[in-house]
Amino acid sequence: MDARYKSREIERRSLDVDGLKRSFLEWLVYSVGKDARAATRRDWFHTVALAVRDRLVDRWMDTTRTYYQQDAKRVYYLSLEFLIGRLLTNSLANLGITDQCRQALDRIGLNLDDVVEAEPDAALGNGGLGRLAACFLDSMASEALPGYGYGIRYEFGLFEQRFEHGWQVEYPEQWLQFGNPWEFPRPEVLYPVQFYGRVEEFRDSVGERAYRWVDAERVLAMAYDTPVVGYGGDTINTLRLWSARATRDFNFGHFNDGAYMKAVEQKVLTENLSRVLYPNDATEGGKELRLKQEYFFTSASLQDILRRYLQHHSNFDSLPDKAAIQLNDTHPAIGIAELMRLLVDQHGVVWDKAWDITRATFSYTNHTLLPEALEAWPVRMMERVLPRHMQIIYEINAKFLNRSKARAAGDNGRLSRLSLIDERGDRRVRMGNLAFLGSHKVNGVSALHTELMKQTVFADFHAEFPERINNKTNGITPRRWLHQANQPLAALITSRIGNGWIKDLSQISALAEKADDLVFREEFRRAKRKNKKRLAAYIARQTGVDVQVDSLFDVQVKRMHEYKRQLLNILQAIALYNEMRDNPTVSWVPVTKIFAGKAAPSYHMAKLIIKLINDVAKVVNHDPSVHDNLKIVLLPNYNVTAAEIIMPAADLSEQISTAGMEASGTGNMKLALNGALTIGTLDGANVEIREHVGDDNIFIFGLTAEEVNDLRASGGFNPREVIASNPSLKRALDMISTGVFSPDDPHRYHPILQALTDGGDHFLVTADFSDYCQAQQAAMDLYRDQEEWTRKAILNTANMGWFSSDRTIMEYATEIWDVHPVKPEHPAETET
Ligand code: GPK
Repeated sequence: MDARYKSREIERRSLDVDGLKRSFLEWLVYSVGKDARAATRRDWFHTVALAVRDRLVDRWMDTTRTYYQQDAKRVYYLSLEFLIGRLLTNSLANLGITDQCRQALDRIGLNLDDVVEAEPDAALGNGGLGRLAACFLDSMASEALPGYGYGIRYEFGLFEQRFEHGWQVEYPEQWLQFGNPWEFPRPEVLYPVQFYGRVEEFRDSVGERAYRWVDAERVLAMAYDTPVVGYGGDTINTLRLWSARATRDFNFGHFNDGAYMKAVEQKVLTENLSRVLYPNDATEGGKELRLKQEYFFTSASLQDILRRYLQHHSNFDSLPDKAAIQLNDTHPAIGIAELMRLLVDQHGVVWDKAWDITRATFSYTNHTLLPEALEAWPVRMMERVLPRHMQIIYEINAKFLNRSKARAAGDNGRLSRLSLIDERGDRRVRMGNLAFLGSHKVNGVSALHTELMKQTVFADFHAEFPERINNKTNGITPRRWLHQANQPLAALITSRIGNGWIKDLSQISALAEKADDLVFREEFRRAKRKNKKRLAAYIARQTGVDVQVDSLFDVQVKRMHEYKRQLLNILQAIALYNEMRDNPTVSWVPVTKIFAGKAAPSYHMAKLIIKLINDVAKVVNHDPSVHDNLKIVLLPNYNVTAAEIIMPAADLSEQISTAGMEASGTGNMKLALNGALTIGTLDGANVEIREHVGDDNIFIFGLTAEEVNDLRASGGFNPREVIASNPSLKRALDMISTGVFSPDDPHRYHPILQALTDGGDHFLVTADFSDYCQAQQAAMDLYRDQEEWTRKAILNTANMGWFSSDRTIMEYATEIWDVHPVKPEHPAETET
């Protein structure tokens, strides 16, 4: 072998500074094709990413080979969204080579932090649901679980948000524009996926009635694999994302006349399937392309799962012992009908057996109770797009309702609620019911949410299958959200309790005893201050607003949604602004209100709230009479990368949804882990956060879920009365309605005021306003006492260990999947 080539082989694995440096310089020249003088920051990012990638490929293959050789049971996490963010820092930290890489770059005269900044943020998701999937990938790999992610390789991720005159404007997010060094295209891993056509009935070889799907349109799903590095770098799992390709008919077709140009156009249309992520969060648009995306990636994933299974097995009896398939919400729920089709139509398994296998293989996670988010595809669309699946769904439904009929004993309401078909109005397929029926386990994402699932959307199913619903409270990965994002605090923690917490976050409880240690408090504050300085600089860069580093950083970052009540927060800000102006001689606690979040492009009310926050910010930030004691900023384009800067810098975490409406929340966990105190309602996982951090270390306010339910049911709630009896609320609303914040268009906010009054204030903003203001006052009062505040902040960090996604994922593994850790086997290093 060429000596030079051989030396490169060794270099590829080297983890020391010199080896890294040499492979950076090689990669820059031989793969990126630049010399050091001409290289841009982006060239260096690609160089470093490719060199780092080299260092994980061996162990990636070891991991995959070990799973294969042991025929280990795998878990397949099917998700339409993976909100990954950047991968360079994550790969370096999990491989444990951050310092070496920094030094290697130093020697070339480069700064790692600058190189990191050149990586685009992979935003293949909308919000919490997509980010949860990404945290789960990290936890599965870190816990050595044989776990695969399956999803779509969207060419355009979640839109880029900009503000133009304070309004949200959406721009395409072209994350793949300059190539993606982390992915491996697999042009040979290709599965056909069909749409449309019709179903033909025929007699099979033994004379049984059978069906085939004919005259369908075909698309190919092509795989792209991304390695998922577990902490310590031993287990490296796979995220497999599918991209749509026109069939080979196109490549080999011969066309006459105008047919050639038409065929090319058709190819483009076909490949639109994986072009763009739908930007709606917790709302369902009912668009045909979305249904096709769901079926596309689910079908390809199932074909791939069966292919892998059949490498070791000749029938499907033990599929449930070898594969667990988790449905992340109902988006992949069509997979239940698809697995039935594959087993029955393609592999000749008899129906009842196929159904047992299917149910034992699938499980389903519900992420919301909001009725507008529950997927229900029009039967007419489903019949057209997926005719065989529609038949299968009818068949599943008929058998199920027949069985339930006896037990329903004439209760027709019950039967029609259990049905997979909603017969009211245009007939629709209820995907939640299909997911429930086709799964052996169904889970909610916080204790409260799971209870509410039993009482509301799935009450009838719960009565029918009382063992099926279970809770898996969400978690977050401590690697990305503390170890990587908050290096000052991570270093401080490690200096006191060692670094075991990174892998086992429960160890962080050892910090609790340091809450009374004045020196530790001082250092804790210093870490927070460092993070706040970084955020202040980011705010200045993004918005031009200068904020005081020592002000109370009051943070609400999440999708813009009425139920999350950014409106409640901005109304309180207006009330505080008024108080400050009325009482200029009082020494106010300086407050910086920080918002960030995207609104779905078609969600007009959410976009109007964005404009309101920007309008209020403009007035407040320029009013000299508040002496800089109040600043309001709305940061544009909230994404994972922005979150990594914001979370570590927060003092106060706003978790103020109308009780009963936020399934769990995960931002609440990131903020508390990073030492923010929560101001929140008893909603979602806030309930459990309170139990862990303690009542004294959290600001709880507002109606409970039960009270919300009762108040709405009573019909007696009158927001106008509430407003009339609260002068500061009335004044804030009057200012909005008279155009104080929108002199150019005084009626701009009429729809908001309307919703809060005649609209009945569905989200109970007015009902919770006064209690919320009191909780805010308590937070400001406490903030004056920096020692006491720091003590509580430390207790938050120390008591958040349970909210690690490692804990969550191990609960799934043992209680739902029956999947166990597998240690990758590394063949002895071969001599080179
Ligand atoms: C729930 F239904 C949905 C959805 O479409 N998108 C989404 O992000 C969120 N969610 C919930 O709103 C959060 O409360 C929850 O923590 C998160 O899913 C993860 O479970």
